[in-house]
Amino acid sequence: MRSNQPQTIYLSDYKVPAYLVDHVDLRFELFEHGARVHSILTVRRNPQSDDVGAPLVLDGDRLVLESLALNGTPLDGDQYEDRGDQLVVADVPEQFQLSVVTWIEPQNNTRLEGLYKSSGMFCTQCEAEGFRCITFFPDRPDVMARFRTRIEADRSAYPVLLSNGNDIDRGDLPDGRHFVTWEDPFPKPCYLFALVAGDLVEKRDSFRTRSGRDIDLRMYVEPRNADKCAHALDSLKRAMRWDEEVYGREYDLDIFMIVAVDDFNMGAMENKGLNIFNSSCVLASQDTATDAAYQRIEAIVAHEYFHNWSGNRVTCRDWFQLSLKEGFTVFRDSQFSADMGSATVKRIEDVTLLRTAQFAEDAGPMAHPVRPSSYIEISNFYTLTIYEKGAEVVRMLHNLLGPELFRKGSDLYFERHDGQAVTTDDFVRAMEDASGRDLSQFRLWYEQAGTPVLTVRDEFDADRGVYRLTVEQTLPDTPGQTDKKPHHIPFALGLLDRRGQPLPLRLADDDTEAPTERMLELTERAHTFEFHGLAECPVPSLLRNFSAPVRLNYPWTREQLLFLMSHDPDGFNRWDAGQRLAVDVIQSLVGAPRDTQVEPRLVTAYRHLICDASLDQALVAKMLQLPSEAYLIELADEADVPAIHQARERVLKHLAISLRDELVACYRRNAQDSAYDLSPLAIARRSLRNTALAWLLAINDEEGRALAVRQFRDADNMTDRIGALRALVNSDYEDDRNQALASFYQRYQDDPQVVEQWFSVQAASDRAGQLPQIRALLTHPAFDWKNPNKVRAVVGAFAGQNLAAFHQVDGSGYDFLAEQVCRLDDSNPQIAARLVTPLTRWRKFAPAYRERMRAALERIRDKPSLSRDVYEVVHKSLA
Ligand code: 0A1
Ligand code: ZN
Repeated sequence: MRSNQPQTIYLSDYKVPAYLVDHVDLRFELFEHGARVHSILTVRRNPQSDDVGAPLVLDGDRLVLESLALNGTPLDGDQYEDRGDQLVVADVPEQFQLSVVTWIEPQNNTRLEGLYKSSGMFCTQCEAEGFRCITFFPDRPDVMARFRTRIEADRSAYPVLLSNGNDIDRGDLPDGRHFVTWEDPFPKPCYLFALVAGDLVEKRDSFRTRSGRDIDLRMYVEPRNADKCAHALDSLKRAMRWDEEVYGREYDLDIFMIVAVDDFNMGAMENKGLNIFNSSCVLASQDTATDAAYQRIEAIVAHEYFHNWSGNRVTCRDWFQLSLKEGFTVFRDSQFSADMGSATVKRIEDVTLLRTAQFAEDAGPMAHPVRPSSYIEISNFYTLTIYEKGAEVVRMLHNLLGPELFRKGSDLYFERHDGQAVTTDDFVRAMEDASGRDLSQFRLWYEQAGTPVLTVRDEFDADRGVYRLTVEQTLPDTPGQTDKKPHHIPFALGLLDRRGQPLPLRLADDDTEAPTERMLELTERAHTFEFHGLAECPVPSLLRNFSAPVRLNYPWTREQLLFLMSHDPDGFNRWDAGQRLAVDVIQSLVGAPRDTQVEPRLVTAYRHLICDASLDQALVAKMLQLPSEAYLIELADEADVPAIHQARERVLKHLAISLRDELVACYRRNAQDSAYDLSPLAIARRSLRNTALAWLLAINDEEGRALAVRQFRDADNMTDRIGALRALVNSDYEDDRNQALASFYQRYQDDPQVVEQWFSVQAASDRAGQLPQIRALLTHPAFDWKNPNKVRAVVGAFAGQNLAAFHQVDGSGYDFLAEQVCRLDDSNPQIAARLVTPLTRWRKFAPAYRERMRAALERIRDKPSLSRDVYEVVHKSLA
């Protein structure tokens, strides 16, 4: 166990910086054996700081200090203190230039923070605190400086040298070296700094802004990926146009660059003018990327681009405010994706992620508010709560204010805070000032952790024609927070008559022009709403389009759910009714005797979905997906994973057997496509045929097997090829499975992004991904411990998706995960800490499992010299 406990950082300790940096002049000398970084900081005392006479304190991490000079005069050893993680200069004037030279070793940087090497190229990742691994600097987002960066490297190995802003100079140097100088006119925090040096091909495009400026768009990739750039560049242009049209935001530099790198801890990074992407989140071709990947790329390219305003022009004051940029930007990218494809499907996907994973986080030991008040390691706070719940909080503002006032609020926010580092409170204040609404109670969404529970009861007074709806909200305790106050919740609803017609929602007797949908506002612990003028008891459609991130309890009858599945005008709620019904049916079979009947009305409802081609096929494709095991576990009080797995399998097989002919017909109806395209309908058709295949193979259907083998062989796109592969891998046809896996690998072995998919199809399968097979994957020649994508594809997919295999009652799955976490902790603590997540939920599971999960956590805890990242997750989980 480590002796010196990592420090907790508190929001309440925030102080403005004592010194500001106006300008940073950087010179990088890049070599194979390391890099020398020359930095000249133009510094002045912060007039806003009352810390007069404070020493200059710069952050540093694993740096070798080669020299230090103040206003050109070298400093002696007694004039500064190099504390390892801080460089302190006690006596400094009001204004000065500090010249620092440091030596770093990017080639040995396996943490992938700061400057590192990925497939032979140099690249950086500075958010959140990576810049301190490059040079000494006040590494905090409220210090914003103008950067000029000169990069020097061998010309033949690194012909492309990139940094933020505009290239202002370039030339040759002795010994076959060259340099390029970049200047970024916009002041920025150092977490937005970026550098890339490599042998890359450039793909160019351009975009004319609404004010008529031509922006150079450039994408840099390794030569073998030259044909995988078009989708990202097209997505970028759509995002640029959309941000002008919907938010009135125009791009500000003359160049916008995207770079793809294979080794990257996260999805992508919004560095000013130089976005760096994980290859798996930006490269696509029809033959190598699935529909889901195409959509993910469009969303992430847009997300990083949108950050240029929500994150870069207006940034965070401190890391507690992370959701200021992330929540808002996720909301913006989800609006964008909704506009580019099917809005209902996008909402379903967002809510699925939220309810499955964010709700679990919010109910577990790592639960934290959207604006946390303390952390040990900020990298652990790039969470679903900051991103997804943060986006839901912004969406609720949109729901409460309506689109016009929301836009007024965002205009005011950008206008007021352009060039500043601000807080979530500044964001809410702009919304408040622009709309004239009091959002003081709404601010609780930023402060209180945990998912509110809404319990709805209703009654119908037939004599008066009044339908009475009572909504109660409760808030669960979370670590460090009890006795919470009620939230301000937008609650969208409609009422339907028995034929499925929307009813007018009259809140008073004389309400004649009543709408058929309302956004009610909940502010108290309990509210009762009365709807007048009703001839019959209506069926309520509650929380439409998931208008708030809450758990909704209402005693639905199966009859009502079936009714809503086919009649609710709100597409999201139609899907949700189907999910609730399927959940109810599966739950009723968990641990039930084998001869318990599967609800016949579920079969009828699914038959209708499969056969009625007049329905919205994009919605149908989603409705046919049974609730995931992860979601069923999240809903359980004490999860018995094997029992949940069996119950879900039983329902799936029962549906497949009952609807066997319909599935074959559905497959055939959706099998013929002309050219590959990414319209919602085309995506839905591929999804439908692949679902049909998966179900047919789940029941060992011979015709399904033949269809899968043929589709695997003849597919002209990755969605179909991997859809068939997945169906075969999850089937009992062992020979077909092995043949398909071998031939897939043979075909794609030189493409790392496809090999990642090949790994994860196996690791996530309870047939191909049992522990011995997972261990074998770890020794496969294509597996690489240094590549986070490979680790996620095998270890992450096994523990996160292959739940029946992971949750072995002997604890072997947990021990395996603990072993891999310890192994990664030294080389890449960020990834190691993320891998722990499945174990953090240990309290959720049946006792035999729970105890073994805890034991695995304790084993990690006891590893000598545990990183701060893993320390925080493990200690909070065990607390
Ligand atoms: N800001 C990026 C995500 C990101 C965060 C941290 C990273 O390294 C620790 C890298 C990327 C985004 O939201 O896209
Ligand atoms: Zn982001």
